[in-house]
Amino acid sequence: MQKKHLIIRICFVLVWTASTFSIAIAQDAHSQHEAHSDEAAEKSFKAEMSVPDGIRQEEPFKIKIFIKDDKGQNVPDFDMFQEKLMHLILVSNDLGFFSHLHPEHQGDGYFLTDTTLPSAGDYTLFSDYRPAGQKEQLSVLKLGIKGKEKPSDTTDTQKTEKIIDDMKVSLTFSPTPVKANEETTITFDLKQFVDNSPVKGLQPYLGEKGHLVIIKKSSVFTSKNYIHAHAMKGGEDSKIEFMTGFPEAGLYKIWCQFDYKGKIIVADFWINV
Ligand SMILES: [Cu+2]
Repeated sequence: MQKKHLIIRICFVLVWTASTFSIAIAQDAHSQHEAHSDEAAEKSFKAEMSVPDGIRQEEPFKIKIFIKDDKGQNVPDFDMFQEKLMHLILVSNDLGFFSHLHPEHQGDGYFLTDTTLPSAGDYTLFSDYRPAGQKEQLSVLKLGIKGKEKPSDTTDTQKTEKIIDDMKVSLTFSPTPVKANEETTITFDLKQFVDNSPVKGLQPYLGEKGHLVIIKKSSVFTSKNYIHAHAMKGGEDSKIEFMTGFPEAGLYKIWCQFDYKGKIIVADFWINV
């Protein structure tokens, strides 16, 4: 019964999707938390996006996102989480480019943000929001820029260390090797490049020690390819730890963001699960 319900819901989303914008479509929207007992109480939501025609690389443009319920009504109110009403992760489809935006709610389910994209190609947006009193929702949106594309980002899964500013960022996983459907601790260890001493000056970012986004490399992205994790509290000041899991084997990219002396740092790595 529950399965049938889900299939009907998926069909509805697909049919709806086909009839929406031509420039940018809402591909799927569902709750991040699949396990629930009260199916009847859960509402579904969708995001519609509008961007100007003929976006050019390195030229700013506006992204408009409209959140609607399953009856097509605008959603008026949202709950804040991690200090914002919407978190929008924008990546190039080769996962080389990453941007974490916070569109402002203009009222009546309409969100607005400005952005600039570095090169031609296809991009995917993961829009994360919480309609008031509801669970966290994730909608996947797409947009493309015509023109000469950059070569794809290299996918070096051996690299576990990076120099960023005056820091050496080292990545470790536990347990190793990382396997699908196993609880995994991901640690970012931050040392001063000059003398290998633990860094000082880490400040909370969006209310936490760090923010982690994980996306599975795919030819077409869905909400199932997206994971975000919250930093664990406590521990050493110069280490940012996350506890998460990977739903299936494959190639993933991870981006850890944190505030170092007032600057938002992004440390990105590839990982093979
Ligand atoms: Cu955010």
